[in-house]
Amino acid sequence: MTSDTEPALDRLYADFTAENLRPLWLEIGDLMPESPRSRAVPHVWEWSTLSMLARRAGDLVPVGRGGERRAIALANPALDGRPFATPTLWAAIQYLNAREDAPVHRHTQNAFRFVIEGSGVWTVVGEDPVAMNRGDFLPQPGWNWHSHINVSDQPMAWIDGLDIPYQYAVDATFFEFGPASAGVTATPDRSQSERLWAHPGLAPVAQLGPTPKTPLLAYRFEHTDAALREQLTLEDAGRAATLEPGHAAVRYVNPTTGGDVMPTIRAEFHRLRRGAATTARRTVGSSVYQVFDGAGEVVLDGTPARLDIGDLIVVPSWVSCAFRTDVGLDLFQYSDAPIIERLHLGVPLSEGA
Ligand code: GTQ
Ligand code: FE2
Repeated sequence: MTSDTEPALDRLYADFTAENLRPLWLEIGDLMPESPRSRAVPHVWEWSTLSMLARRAGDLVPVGRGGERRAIALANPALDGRPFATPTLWAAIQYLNAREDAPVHRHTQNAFRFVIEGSGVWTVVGEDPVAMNRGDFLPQPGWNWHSHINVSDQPMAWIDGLDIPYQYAVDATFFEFGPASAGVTATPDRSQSERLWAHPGLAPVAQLGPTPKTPLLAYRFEHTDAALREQLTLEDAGRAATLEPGHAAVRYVNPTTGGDVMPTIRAEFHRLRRGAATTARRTVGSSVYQVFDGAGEVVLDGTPARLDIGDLIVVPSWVSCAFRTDVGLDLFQYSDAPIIERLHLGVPLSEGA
C-alpha cells in the first residue's frame, strides 16, 4: 500500500468504528485459529487454602436471602476476574456453619455437589432431603427448588459445579426465590430419589423416561468405589475392564437414558493404581478435576504440579493433561462434554498430545 492511500485507509477504519463494524482481516487470527486457543489458562487451587478461606468466610459472612449461598468461586486467572473456572463451567467451595441453612431457590443452571470431607448437611431437592457424605456425587438438574440444611454441630464444606458461565454466555438464565423455609422435618439416610432409582438395572415403570435430567439425586461413594475396585480386580485377572493400564473410570449416568446426568455437564470418577500414569490427552471443551484421595502429579501443557487431597485442577479446551501417581490417585472430574458432543463440535474430538 502506498503512503497516499493511508489517510484514506485511516478514514475507512474510523468510519468502520463509527458504524460499529469490524473487518474480518484484523480479527481472523484470534477468531479462527488453527486449533482451539482458550482464553482460560490451566490452574491448580489447593484445598488447604480454599478450606481455610471458606472457614474465614463462615466466621464473617452470613448466608441468607439475596446472597443465597456462601459459595466462593474459582476465578480462572485469565478470565478477567470473572467468577468462571472455564468459559463454560463454574466451580466453587461452599460452606455452611453448624445448624445453618441456605435458602430455597431455583434456577435454570444445572448444578451438582461433590463431597470430599465432612457430613451433616442435607441438600433438599423439591421435598426430598438428600444426605451429603464423603465421596457422594449429588446432581441437581436445573429448575428444581433446592436448599441446603446443616442439621449437625459441625461446619461442612463441599464443591459445587454448575453451568453458570455457559448459560450466562448464551443468555439463558432464569432464577426464582423460594419460600422462607424448606419445611423439612426428617433427614433420612436414603432419599426418596434413591428409593425409586438406586436399584441397579431397575427402573420404576410408573416413572420410566427418557428424561434429559437424571431423577437419581445421589450417587453414593460405596457404589463408585466398588465399581472402580472391581474394574481393577478384573484387570488383574487379565480382562479388558479398564480405560488404560492401571486406570479405572466410571461415568455417572442418568438411569432413564444411560447418557449424561445433565444436558450440559458430564461427571466421572477416575482411579489410578499405585505407579500408574495416564496418557497425555487434550480434548475440545473444558474440565475440572478434584483430587478425592491419594496424591500425585498433573502435567498441564508440559508444566507439572503436585496434587494432594481436595486440590482442584482446571483444564481448558485443547490443553494437554496427564496424571501420574506413586501412591494411587482418585480423581473426580466434570466437564462440558455433553455440550460439545450434542453440537457436533470438536472434530477431532480428542487426540493424543
Ligand atoms: O448451592 O444453590 O456455587 O445456586 C452457585 C449457585 C451454589 C447453590 C453455587 C447456586 C448454588
Ligand atoms: Fe442454587
